[in-house]
Amino acid sequence: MPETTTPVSPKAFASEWPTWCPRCGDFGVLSALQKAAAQLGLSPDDVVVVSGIGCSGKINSYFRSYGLHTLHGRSVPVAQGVKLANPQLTVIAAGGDGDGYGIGAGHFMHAVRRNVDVTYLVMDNQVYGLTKGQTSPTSPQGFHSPTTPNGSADNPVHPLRVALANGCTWIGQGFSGDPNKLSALMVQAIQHRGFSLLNVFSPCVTYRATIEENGEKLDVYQWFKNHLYSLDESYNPHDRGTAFSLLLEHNDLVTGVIYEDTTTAPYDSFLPGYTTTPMAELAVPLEEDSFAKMAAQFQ
Ligand SMILES: Cc1ncc(C[n+]2csc(CCOP(=O)(O)OP(=O)(O)O)c2C)c(N)n1
Ligand code: SF4
Repeated sequence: MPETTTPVSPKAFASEWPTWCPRCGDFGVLSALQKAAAQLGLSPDDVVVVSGIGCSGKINSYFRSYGLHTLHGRSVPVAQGVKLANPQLTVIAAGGDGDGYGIGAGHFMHAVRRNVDVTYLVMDNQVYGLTKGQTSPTSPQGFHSPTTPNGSADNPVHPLRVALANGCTWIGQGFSGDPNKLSALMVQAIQHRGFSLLNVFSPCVTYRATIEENGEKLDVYQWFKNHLYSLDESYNPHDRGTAFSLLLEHNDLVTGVIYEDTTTAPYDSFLPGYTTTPMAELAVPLEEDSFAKMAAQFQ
């Protein structure tokens, strides 16, 4: 983390104005991230946001820093590569629930066990927003959409439980309707040395505007406000069993730091000869005849 004496404003991380629908939860995620980066004393050229495809994937265009808009479901492996090539950067992978827990589910699981020092922000709106409202991996059973007109028969994926089972060293959950708490969670997720998963309930007000309960349609923000259980300081996030029970007890509708393992070393500490010098600055000795042999293959 760089040292700085000049206070940084969240505005330093503002770029073009987002084209998200008014009231989209992703606005809350963006402003919380800008605030968190400022609070950490980062500057835009310390940060790389690597995003996937989706409405949420646009975040790297709206957050002023280095950025890579990758393929659908591929933000996490690219982010790991960026971090290993230049460990001096703060690397954030970002995307939606379809991106991370559907097409990118394989990468997600392996990134969790690999524990590269990357923060993964998932804007979980329980629907495919960009492609117009199809059922996603976290849509609840019974969800009606163009792909499940009779209601989804599938049980949703439980990403936090998957992460916990596979050895994720930091797991948190936030809500874009509570941006102050969300920003504080982002600060902790970024400070963690290792892979951190921050799942954010970030409502899609166009394709999942209301949630039905007891025959009544509730505004999606109101529904989350009514159901989310907010952890306080009495909760100890260092016990995996307790974290699992907590998720089961509240059907995953919990916000706060759910699990934190500060003893497991990150991936880079297991790499022989690994150095924190960016790869681009390392001298790569290459004998002249080795180079000639290599070049000959391309002639
Ligand atoms: C390989 C591939 N398959 C499918 C798509 C089409 N596609 C683009 S975004 C998307 C889903 C977006 O949903 P989500 O990841 O939840 O993000 P949101 O738009 O809700 O933020 C899909 C299926 C694609 N771009 N690439
Ligand atoms: S479609 Fe949904 S997720 Fe996409 S910008 Fe609009 S509200 Fe947000």
